[in-house]
Amino acid sequence: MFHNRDSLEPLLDFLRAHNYKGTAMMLNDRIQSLSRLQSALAKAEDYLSKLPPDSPYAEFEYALQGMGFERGWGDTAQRVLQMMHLLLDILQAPDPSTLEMFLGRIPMLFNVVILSVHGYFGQANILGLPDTGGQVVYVLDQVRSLENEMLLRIKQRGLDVTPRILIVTRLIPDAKGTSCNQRLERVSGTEYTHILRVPFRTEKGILRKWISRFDVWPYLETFAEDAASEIGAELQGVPDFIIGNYSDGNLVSSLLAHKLGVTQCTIAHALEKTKYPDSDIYWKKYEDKYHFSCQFTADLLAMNHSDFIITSTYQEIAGTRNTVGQYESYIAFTLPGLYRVVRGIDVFDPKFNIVSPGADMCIYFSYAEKEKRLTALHGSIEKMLYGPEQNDEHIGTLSDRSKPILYSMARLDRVKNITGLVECYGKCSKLRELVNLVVVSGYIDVEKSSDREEIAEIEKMHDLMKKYNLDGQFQWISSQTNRARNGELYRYIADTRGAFVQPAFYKAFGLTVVEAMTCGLPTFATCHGGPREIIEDGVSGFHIDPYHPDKSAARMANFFQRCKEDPS
Ligand code: UDP
Ligand code: LCN
Repeated sequence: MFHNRDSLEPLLDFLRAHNYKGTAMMLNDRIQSLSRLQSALAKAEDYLSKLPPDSPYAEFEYALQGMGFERGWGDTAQRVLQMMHLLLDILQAPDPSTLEMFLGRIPMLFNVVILSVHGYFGQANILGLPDTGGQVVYVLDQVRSLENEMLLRIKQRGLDVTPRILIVTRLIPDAKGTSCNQRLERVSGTEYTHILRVPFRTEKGILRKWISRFDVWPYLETFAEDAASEIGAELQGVPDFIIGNYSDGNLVSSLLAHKLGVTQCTIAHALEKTKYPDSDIYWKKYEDKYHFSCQFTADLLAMNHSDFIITSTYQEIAGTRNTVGQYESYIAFTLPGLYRVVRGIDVFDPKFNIVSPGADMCIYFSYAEKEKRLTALHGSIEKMLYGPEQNDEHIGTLSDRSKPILYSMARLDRVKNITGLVECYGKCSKLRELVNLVVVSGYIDVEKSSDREEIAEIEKMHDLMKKYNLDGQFQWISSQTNRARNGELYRYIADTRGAFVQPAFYKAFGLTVVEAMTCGLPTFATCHGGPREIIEDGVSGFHIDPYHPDKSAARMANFFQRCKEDPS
């Protein structure tokens, strides 16, 4: 574009063609050439610089139109002037950073579609259910910020356009008391953001039940077609931008972005390839249960088709000195008997961006902020932690209430290694003597689960409680969906001078780690994956290695022993 002046023609063509649903933006027909554009800009600059900087657009709209300009430059004389200066700079002395800044300010995002297909996508009573965790929290937090940002930009560009954001997910007719059987649901705290649910369909009809994220592959192509028509009907047009989440959402977003010719962003959350060691080499062994051949292929398609990628950490892309990054593991790998990948992805491609998620500070704040604490919830929290009843919601007892609590919360997946934590606690008499253990995870009643990994873990938990005779020192609470109370629970644990532990074999990011730390809890977390980057070992928390449970137990016991000796 900077070769000579004529090579800026495409920019002129774009500014002339740009419109929203037929309403012209930026330039009108009066400006047909670059030289005309330059003289019109000079004239407008002269005119605008004589106005008070905060004059609203409506006051000079007519004059600008006569010079060849339409809405989209700014809402005040000052903003329009800044934007025009950028374009004048580009015409006179083009350079990439000015062009980037100018393009970045042109209003182009009005309708965004976000794909998050598997699991239960809702706003209440769903967290902790199988396949339903951080991704939902992440997307809901993201759309709230995105909507605010879009509204602000639309206003600052002097436009009068209503944006729309659609989170497209699976509709589950047998929704188990959640809202996942509703077609459309507005996202609370937003005005223009909705969850749009589209069912999985085959020639046999609509799939009624929840299925594991590992089993969704046969449904996705039809889902993408159905989603395209539902999105078209809802937006009365094509979205400007599509974001995919996780392997399934990213595959569907690749299909949609390709079909509609729309910019695509990929967010992996967790690439299973690094979660399950050697799952490429031994793909056949895993195939029946996990269908990794489909999943890794979908990942490759999406990461390469996507215009840009957002990750939560650096190591997610390129790993560390001693470990392979999630994306890095796609550079070269073999699925023996199926195919061999020799250049799967370029991890140095500038399309990679790191944007770490945080924790919602309305819900997660320090235990020391006394005036904000939700003390009204302490009664129910105490009942959950210390109540003698043994029921569906909690089993076990804590007989010594003066001990600090070692706490963990996660879905009851095998990779989360909650049973590993319970076993490591059971085996370490020193740790048992110093602290109580509380975990919030999964279902207690095995009959309630339809997820095969969860079922195996539930049975293991019951066995471990017996094997290590944990009664009196251990409380197992079923998954908790009330976020406000979950926030207060972290702080209540901090009041006991306790700590949080995240023992996963692999954690892509780990929102609970950020939540616990935000609430002021000392945190021990796996050294495999995101927490390695979230926590600086020995400075802001501690790393533990789930493959060395004895060492982890000793590290935690040592910490609590030192706290006991020196409470300050
Ligand atoms: N969570 C919850 N109740 C539970 C288990 C988890 O509310 O019983 C929330 C937790 O607070 C966090 C999210 O679900 O916001 C889990 O995110 P994380 O990244 O830790 O793990 P993921 O489930 O995504 O693997
Ligand atoms: C999914 C995961 O497995 C977690 O590691 C992330 O924290 C979460 O999504 C949000 O990106």
